[in-house]
Amino acid sequence: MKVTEKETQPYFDQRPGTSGLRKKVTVFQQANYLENFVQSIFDSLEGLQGQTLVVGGDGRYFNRHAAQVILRMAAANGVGRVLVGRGGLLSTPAASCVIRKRAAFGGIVLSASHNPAGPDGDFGIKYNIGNGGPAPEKITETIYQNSREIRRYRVAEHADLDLDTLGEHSIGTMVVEVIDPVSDYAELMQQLFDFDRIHALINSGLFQMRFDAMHAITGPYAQEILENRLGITPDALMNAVPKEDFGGGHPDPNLVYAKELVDVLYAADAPDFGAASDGDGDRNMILGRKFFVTPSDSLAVLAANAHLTPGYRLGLAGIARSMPTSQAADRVAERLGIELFETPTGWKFFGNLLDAGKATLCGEESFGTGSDHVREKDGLWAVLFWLNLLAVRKESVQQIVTSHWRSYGRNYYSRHDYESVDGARAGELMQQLRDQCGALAGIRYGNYEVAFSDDFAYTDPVDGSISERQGIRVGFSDGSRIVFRLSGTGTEGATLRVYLERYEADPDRQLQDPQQALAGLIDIAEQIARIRHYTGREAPTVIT
Ligand code: VG1
Ligand code: CO
Repeated sequence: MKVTEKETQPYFDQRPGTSGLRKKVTVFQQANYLENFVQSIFDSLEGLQGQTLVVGGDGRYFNRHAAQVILRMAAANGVGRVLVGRGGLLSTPAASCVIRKRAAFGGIVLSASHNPAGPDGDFGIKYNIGNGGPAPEKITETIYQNSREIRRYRVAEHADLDLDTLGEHSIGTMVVEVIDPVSDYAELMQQLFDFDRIHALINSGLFQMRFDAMHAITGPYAQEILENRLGITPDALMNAVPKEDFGGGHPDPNLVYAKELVDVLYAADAPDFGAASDGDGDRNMILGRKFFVTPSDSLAVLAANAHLTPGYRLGLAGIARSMPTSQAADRVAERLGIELFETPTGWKFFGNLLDAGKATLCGEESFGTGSDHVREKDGLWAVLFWLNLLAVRKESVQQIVTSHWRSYGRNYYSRHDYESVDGARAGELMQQLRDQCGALAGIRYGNYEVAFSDDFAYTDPVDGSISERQGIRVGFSDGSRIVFRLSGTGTEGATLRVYLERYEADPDRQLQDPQQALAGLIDIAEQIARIRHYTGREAPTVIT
């Protein structure tokens, strides 16, 4: 094998965000941009020699090229074996599953998740460690520091490999194994959930469903699991053929971007259940007939009912949620007598809790739910979990959620996103919040009184590492909350996220429109943060 050391110059914008490095494809296409980052990953990994890595991505434009480059660079950096999904594909949770099952050293996941794809869209790259989860901040910071100093990278001279056929290749002494991207994952799902019961429900003639893969990675997974193993008909799968540009869409499973599915579930003859996943397969949206389940409620309902599924019948060790996620899960944890952990946004913060056996279920308000079965959030897993509950409880989605509210109270919840606003102005908005937040306690706004306000900081209970400046929290004396933070995954300007939450214990008042139920808090958010002034926007881009 001929290895070349190529000279290069650093780029100074390669700091990983909430979930890896995400940039426009055109940025990744700059000379050596991808190579610099990949070499910076390898340089941060001690003991990589001779080890096994997993490589795969969501299939977006640039995925194929990046996979080939990574293979040549892995060989030159002494990696022993690479497992790569056929076609360079692996959903994010499947990559996590394969890393764990095959006891790999780590993996490189190629994805910008739900961000639009194609030559003018986004690309992303993320390193996962041996537990299958996103690298913790200590490693992502080292990668970033390496990228600022890089002068050369190593690459093997080798032609592109055929990644479209299962089998083995080699580049010098490194073996490349092209694996089926679906099978290990499908097998794991079958261990966790009662496929016989779900199969019976689906084939009962009394149940209709739709799954929307949004032209992204979950298509082949849904085909194998939902269609081949559980018997849904092909017409119940929407947009199941992955495309490099995701069909020109925005594979973000929410009420705005998954409109096609939402329209079906709100039509006169709507099916009983609808679900969608995102570009890389780690998010989920759950719908009942004319009913939307907020992700925060979904986490709480799954936790309260977990004992009804084979994988979680022994109960939960604990529940973890990201800080902006509603406190609905806290109430379930309290009733179950288990611990509840509040972490910063991003799945990497759940890894230690899951490894230490402190938490079994985790969730984020951003359509992310998962458990200790892998170390990523997992879209299809959540869909199967819901199907398992529906099969056991024999109630509708709406009945399950509204009875949950009656029992625990309802946490009205909404997120308002202001996308692609001016970065400097968004920074000023956050700074003025930071400046005033220490002094907000005790101030009254109408019926609401501020109980506390801070810039969220997290100390990891397992390794003691500290993460600061994770979002401004304003908590009120009745338990309501407003949270402000800037997105760490966008690639254009800044995105301001405002998270609103209010608790309602009275069953007679639990069926309001969330925007109305939260109107008072929406006003207060504007008063405190002067959103219109700083963003120049009259209204949010996306309301969830
Ligand atoms: C967003 C979500 C966050 C999620 C992250 C990655 O981050 O808010 O909860 O973990 O995306 O999800 P941010 O920094 O833009 O708010 V995914 O599906 O992109 O891997
Ligand atoms: Co995703």
